[in-house]
Amino acid sequence: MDVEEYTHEDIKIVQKIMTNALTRDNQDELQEFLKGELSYFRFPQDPLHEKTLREVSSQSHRELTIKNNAVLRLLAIRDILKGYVTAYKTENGGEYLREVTPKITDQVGSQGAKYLPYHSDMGYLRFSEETNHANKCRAPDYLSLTCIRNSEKVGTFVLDIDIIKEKMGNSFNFLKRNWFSFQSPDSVKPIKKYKSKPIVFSNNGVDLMRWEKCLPSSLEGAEVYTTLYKLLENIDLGENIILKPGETLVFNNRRCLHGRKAIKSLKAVDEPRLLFRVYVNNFPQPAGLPEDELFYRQEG
Ligand SMILES: O=C(O)CCC(=O)C(=O)O
Ligand SMILES: [Fe+2]
Repeated sequence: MDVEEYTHEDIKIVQKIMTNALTRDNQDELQEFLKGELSYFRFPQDPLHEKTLREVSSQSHRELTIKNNAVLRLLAIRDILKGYVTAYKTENGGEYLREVTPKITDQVGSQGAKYLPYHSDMGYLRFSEETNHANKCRAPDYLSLTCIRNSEKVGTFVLDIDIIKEKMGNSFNFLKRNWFSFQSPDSVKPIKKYKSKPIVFSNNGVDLMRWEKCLPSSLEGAEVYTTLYKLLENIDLGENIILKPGETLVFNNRRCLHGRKAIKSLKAVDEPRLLFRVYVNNFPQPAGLPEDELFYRQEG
């Protein structure tokens, strides 16, 4: 499914319905979020319930189903963020729309049911501000998660960078040193040794953070790494956001980490939790490139 399949008019209709559903407080909060002052925004439950979908379909060029309504909602949020949807060649088969649903697997990840510790998505990639090269892929700036089903009431935990800062005290600044090495996922194989990077990158006084499959690359980094690692073992440090069907959680992938507790009830439900996920970046990405042609070769 391509983003281009959805017409501008269809997206506008859904965007209008979404913004009309926001209270004054919601609107203020959204503005703070857009300015980067809050790590997440939770869009209220979609007013387009199943029965009204048909009604709105008549104004639109296509029939609205639960699925394409959810996609339109995600594209409307992209427009609210004034951003661009990002697909990564080595992630989700290059498709921009990811169905996040737990499966019984030994692998730890958003598609499993095991405990998913705090992380940022694609944390091994550069922040946009870290490179001047327009042809380099960057980590997602935002994640949008629209809930389709969540009968198990599984939460997404969001941990704001300010809490990490407060808990780490003076040692937080050591996260800004080039003392850490990030590892790519199994789907990409490095062909060059990756340079050491900071976990926290300061950009014009704004601290951006990433954390995913990371190890200290020097003895100096070991202590602060261990402090952070131990801190992040406590998932309850963040906020637990239990999405209801029709709600969308948008979070800033650079000012918070996210995770999830293990999903224990997986075998007991016929239709497990389902979220639709889209990555949004402030600037368009080089289409179809692997994360970094210079450093990575795709497996297989
Ligand atoms: O399942 C969740 O709540 C979080 C999933 C996740 O980490 C992701 O989609 O990147
Ligand atoms: Fe994630």
